[in-house]
Amino acid sequence: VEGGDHLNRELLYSLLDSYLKNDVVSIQESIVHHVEFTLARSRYKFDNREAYFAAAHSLRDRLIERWNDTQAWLKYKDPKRVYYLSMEFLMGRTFLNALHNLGVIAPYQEALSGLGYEMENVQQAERDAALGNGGLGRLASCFLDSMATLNLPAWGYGIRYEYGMFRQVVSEGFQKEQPDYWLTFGYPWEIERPHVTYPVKFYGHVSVHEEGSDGRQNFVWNAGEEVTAVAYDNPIPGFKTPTCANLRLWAAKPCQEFDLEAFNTGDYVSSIIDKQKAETITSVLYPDDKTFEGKELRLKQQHFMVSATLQDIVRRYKEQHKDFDAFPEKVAMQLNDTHPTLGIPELMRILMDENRLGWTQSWDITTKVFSFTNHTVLPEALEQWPVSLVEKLLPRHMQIIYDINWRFLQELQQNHGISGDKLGNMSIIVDTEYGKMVRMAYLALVASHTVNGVAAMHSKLIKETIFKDFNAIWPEKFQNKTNGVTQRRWLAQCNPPLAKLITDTLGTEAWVTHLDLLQGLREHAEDEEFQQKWAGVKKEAKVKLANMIKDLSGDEVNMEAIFDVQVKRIHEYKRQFMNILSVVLRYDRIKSMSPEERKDVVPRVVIIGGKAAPGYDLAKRIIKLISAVSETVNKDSEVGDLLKVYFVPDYNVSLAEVIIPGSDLNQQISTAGTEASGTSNMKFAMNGSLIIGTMDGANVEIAEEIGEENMFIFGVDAKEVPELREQREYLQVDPQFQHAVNMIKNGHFGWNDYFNPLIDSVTGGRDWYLLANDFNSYLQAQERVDSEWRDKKVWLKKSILSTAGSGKFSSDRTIHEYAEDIWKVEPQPPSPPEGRRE
Ligand code: GPK
Repeated sequence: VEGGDHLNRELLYSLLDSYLKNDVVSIQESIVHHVEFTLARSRYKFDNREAYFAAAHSLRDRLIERWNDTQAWLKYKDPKRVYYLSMEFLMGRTFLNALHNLGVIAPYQEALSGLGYEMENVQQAERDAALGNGGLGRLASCFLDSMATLNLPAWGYGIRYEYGMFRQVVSEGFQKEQPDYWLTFGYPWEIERPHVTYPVKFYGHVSVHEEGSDGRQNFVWNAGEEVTAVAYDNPIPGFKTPTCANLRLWAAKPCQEFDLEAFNTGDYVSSIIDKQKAETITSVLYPDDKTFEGKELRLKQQHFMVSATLQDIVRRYKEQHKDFDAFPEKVAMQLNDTHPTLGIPELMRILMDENRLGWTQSWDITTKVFSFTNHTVLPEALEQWPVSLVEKLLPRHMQIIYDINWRFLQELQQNHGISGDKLGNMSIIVDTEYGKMVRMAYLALVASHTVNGVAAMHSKLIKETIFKDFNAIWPEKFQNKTNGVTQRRWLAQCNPPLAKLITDTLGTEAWVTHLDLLQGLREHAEDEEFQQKWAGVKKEAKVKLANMIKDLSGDEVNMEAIFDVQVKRIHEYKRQFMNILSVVLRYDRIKSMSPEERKDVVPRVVIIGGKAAPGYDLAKRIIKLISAVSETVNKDSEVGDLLKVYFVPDYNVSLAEVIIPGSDLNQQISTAGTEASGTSNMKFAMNGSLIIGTMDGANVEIAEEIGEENMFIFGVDAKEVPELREQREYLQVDPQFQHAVNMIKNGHFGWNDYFNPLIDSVTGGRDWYLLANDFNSYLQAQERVDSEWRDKKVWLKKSILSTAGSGKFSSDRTIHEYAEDIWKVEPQPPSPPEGRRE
């Protein structure tokens, strides 16, 4: 029954036109209200976790107001919208972020403390939403924050995995994976939408029907399995804007129509058990970073996500438009890597089979709405699905992919004069020793109007290497969009003392939305009084990190030491092994010194953290090596305070928020040409941590902004790498490299046999990532670190200049560029109340 006819609109407007109040008493009332009525606990006695959930619910109410207004406003305005499709969103915690973006930290803090709770403790009760692996997933989350802050009409779409990124436990130095069942106590930030559901089909076969007088063929997909996608909305508040964007995550549920046959034959129980299989589609995030896992369930997840998403987008469009003519003027879709590429054949299928558009019009629409981002040139990451699997799981999509490829190859021959091997090299379908495969990156390239890399150097590299042939025919498709990070989370929220110093110095808080303003710090870089304040806030952050290490190890670390950090996924190309080899040498050198000589050693606390993909054997051995070195070094009384090594288990967003502000030095030491961009480099720089690194990814642009002389750059250039690789068998091995390797080999840290495969990977003419070749240059850079640390003024100046030069690396700048150059969408700041009354 529609209630609309009897609505008292005037009454509703007067009740709803004002937002919930944010004075301390109103907030306290709402917290206590949620303790009693949402949690159903005693309002006189609740613990930190209950206080967190109640405060979260009270904040959620405030988010929902803005969410509703924003969405009503967008419906009323009907502007072009952008949809960010990603299999990963690494959100971390939400509480502090939402408080900050809504501008209500102070009243909530006061409200909680008035009730007897410390904000800090309440915050700690929140678990991370870890629905992503690393850089790619975290980038998606930074982008959402910027899209909302810039008032863009944007939604994110992804999967609500029940098990997020595994929890890493390190036991006796070995990584153990534990499930991250993060929804145990409920997730207060999501809004379940039981009525927003779509059927998603799998398997079965396709039949063809001749239809109408023109004899048009109509394809019908008779699916063998069907599940239901249910929407969960996650409000994404912009910073001090009325916009609240949406992240819609899909969960799989059994579909409504049970298999009646099974019921009637009496097999009631097993038919219900069968239906439970539906839920497994969204049960777990694949924890592989940059290695393609050709698992059927993963392909199911990808189709599930894009199918639900496209049905949702098409439904929303059709509510306001009678035909598809305006679709490309109303919709832009960004594919976060190739993971959502099945969205391309799915949109074609929806347009042709379900809406009866012809191929030409459907293709015209499809190629105007999609664009795609590449995040790596590492070949092992490139998705190639067996044709046999795609055919079985998605028979109609496979037909469409064949058709796309056939037309593409025709075009190559007719318009570009391409034939023979070259034609085969560009084909979406390729014959390999494992059978025919679909190259997802090529499908994405053919159907997208734009493809972008994630840093200047990487965008150049994709044109010269993996996508060379495509660049030759479509140079105008290629763009660069250098990554960025949100300074709200990665400076303002995680480092309040530094944020305050910056605001006081610049005389404005405007850097929180206009990060370029940080360059105003440059003129203070050599001001001694300012340097002292800078040292003070760094010290505060270091104390927090030191406390974390104390909790972890029981050790009280030397606060005068350089806090030297490398935190990121463990991967050969990131060269954590090279880092630990230099630590081994440093240890050996200290051991060989006289007590007198040791007085001149610059003390270091080396901190390494990161997860290894569960099936990545060498990466797991690297973790064990770090742990073994740590154990030997840390208990060596001769070395004492001069060198400590810690492996921080379970590195995640929340730990990053403590580790990054507390670091003095950060390591960005990938082999040149392998790290597409890097984003932690930007977070560290913002927080005044100096980079030791190679000319790789965004390091190159960071050097342009903050000055190479303010970083510790070493190693070969990307353009030298291919040639060096060719010759690596014949290169002279650096003696210090050999010495460090020998110490490990000879059992100095125990477990020597276990480390053999690791050693083999960098010796005997292997060493794909050129550790031996860069080692000497790396050691020299480390020497420069030590000598510059000795001069406090020099170091502080560089630290200030790092922050001052990081203005370019705001995701606000990145998203502004995507909006202008790729999506062609415009800001739509909600303007209540007219809009929301519609
Ligand atoms: C790239 F290809 C991938 C991947 O599967 N996962 C991932 O995190 C990273 N990335 C790159 O390695 C980083 O250099 C880059 O900054 C980040 O994506 C975001 O673009």
